Amino acid sequence: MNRTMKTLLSLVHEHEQFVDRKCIQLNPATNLMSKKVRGLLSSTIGSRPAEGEAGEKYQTGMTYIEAIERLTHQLLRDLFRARGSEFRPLSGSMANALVLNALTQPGDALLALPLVAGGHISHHGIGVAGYRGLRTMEINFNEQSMNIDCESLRELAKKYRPKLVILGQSLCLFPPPFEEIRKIASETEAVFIYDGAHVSGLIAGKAFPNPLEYGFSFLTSSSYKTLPGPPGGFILSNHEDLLQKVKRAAFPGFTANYHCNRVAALAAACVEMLQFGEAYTTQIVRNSKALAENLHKLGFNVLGKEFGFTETHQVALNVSEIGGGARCVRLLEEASILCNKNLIPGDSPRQAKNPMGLRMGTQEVTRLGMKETEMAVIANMIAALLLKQVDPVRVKKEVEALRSSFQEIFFC
Ligand code: DSN
Repeated sequence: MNRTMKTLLSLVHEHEQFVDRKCIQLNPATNLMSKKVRGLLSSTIGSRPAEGEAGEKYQTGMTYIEAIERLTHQLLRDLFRARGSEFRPLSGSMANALVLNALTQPGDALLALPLVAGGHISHHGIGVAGYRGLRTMEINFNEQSMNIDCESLRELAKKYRPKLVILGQSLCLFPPPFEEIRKIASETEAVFIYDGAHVSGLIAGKAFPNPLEYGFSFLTSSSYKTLPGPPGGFILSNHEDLLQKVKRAAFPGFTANYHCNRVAALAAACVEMLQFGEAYTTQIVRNSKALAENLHKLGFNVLGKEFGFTETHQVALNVSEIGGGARCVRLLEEASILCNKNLIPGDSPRQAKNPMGLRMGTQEVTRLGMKETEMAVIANMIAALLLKQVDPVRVKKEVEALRSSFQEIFFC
């Protein structure tokens, strides 16, 4: 075999052996795919262009691909209790790009949450919104409750009459006050979008409220975080007319071939979530609470204390007094514990490379069958590294010992 090819195959293999088998993965923005989902992802159907809606394809030989598309739409609608779906965006940001481009003109105003409150870059000037020429106005975020300030949302919506309001966060500990937001949405002309990239699996498993039931016209998402599917994006809506505009942005707008292998794999993940989603997501939230409580008891500054720390897959720490996010993630990585440095309220967006926050998620360890007992063990390992200066080499051995008993993927 060609040497470069050997190197390439070995790098991929080594990554899989290390990250998927030996590390404790606590990055809340990722997950493990089941064997079936992974198998479908490697199907040859992905390199067969299939442009246009099922029944109106531009290519021939589409009989089976059209049936896969129809089935995937049905599964997405069933899983998210929605009337319409779109699966062609190749990522969560692309899902937002389709909606933003379909429903706005350059110069329009958009309301979103600040980056330091977990607002996604695609909602802001540096991302998709900026490339569309939108003016993003930031809604206040309440640091104490770690939740949206509804009065600020109401005021800004009246003052700027934005075309869109986009909520949903990459740092998301609690559901927003959906009942109050529904009232605000009914008082304004703006289209409300919920970016559920992080929590879409929780929504599917009914562990987090479904924004489509609270006045939101769109739920956009990526498909590989709490929803343990393949890399990609999707959109759900109950508004047929608005969704048709978004579908035109998908094709012929932004995608020609949308990679049907990815869509078939997404369909398989939906089947698994319809069957196991409730049990899976209930345990995710239990594990997050257990991890947060243990970290708190060990002396960490865990955000959201007054509200029970978390209602999602995420746990967030303020580590500004123990060296900051960048130092902490490096130390944890030395012991094969992977999590994110993250902006938190109180940070400046300019501190993104060394923010005060540390963000963790339990969706992957839960999928491996870990429960509250293991969360206590992991919290102790984190404290050993970050609070007690135990040698990372020693903790790494403990991490590998724990991980060796958790190699199977559950809930599929
Ligand atoms: N939203 C990012 C994250 O949460 O890491 C990925 O786009």
